[in-house]
Amino acid sequence: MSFVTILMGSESDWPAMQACTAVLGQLAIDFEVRVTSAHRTPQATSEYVQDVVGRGCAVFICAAGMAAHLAGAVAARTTLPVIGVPIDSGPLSGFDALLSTVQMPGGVPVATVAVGRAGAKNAAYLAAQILALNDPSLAQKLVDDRAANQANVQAQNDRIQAELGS
Ligand code: RP5
Repeated sequence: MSFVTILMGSESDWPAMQACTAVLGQLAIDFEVRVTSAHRTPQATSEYVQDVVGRGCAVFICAAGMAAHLAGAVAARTTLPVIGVPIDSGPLSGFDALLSTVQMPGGVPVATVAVGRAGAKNAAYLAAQILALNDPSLAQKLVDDRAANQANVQAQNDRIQAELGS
């Protein structure tokens, strides 16, 4: 059974990354979460990546802030898809993490999403879209989710129009 691995550089990234696990949970996608750091625990990070690939991980989601090298360090050790979530920790509010995550050298891609909670959420959707390539029932869940989004926006518009009497 394939699953998604979520890595975070610090426990301080967890509040943002709960937006990611919430979506994976809604879509009934299996995942495991670990705190491991490219800078503070480089050896353990490397060993963990090797271990989890052997256990059936299909996609990595890596979240880090500041000089965010976790996603790149993981991508250097696997050819599985790696999604990077820049976290808005530190005095530069995530701009540092965005550049550190997205600016990978050619040949070692990290699919980088938006900074913070929106990115965390989209990382889950992107991982789901990758898994859905070989899972028709998950693909249908994603179609249904988009339809629910559409209905929600329509309902928002209806409320505003009603409030304005238009
Ligand atoms: C990064 O440094 C972590 O991913 C976190 O976003 C940031 C700050 O870490 P802490 O000092 O809060 O542990 O490695």
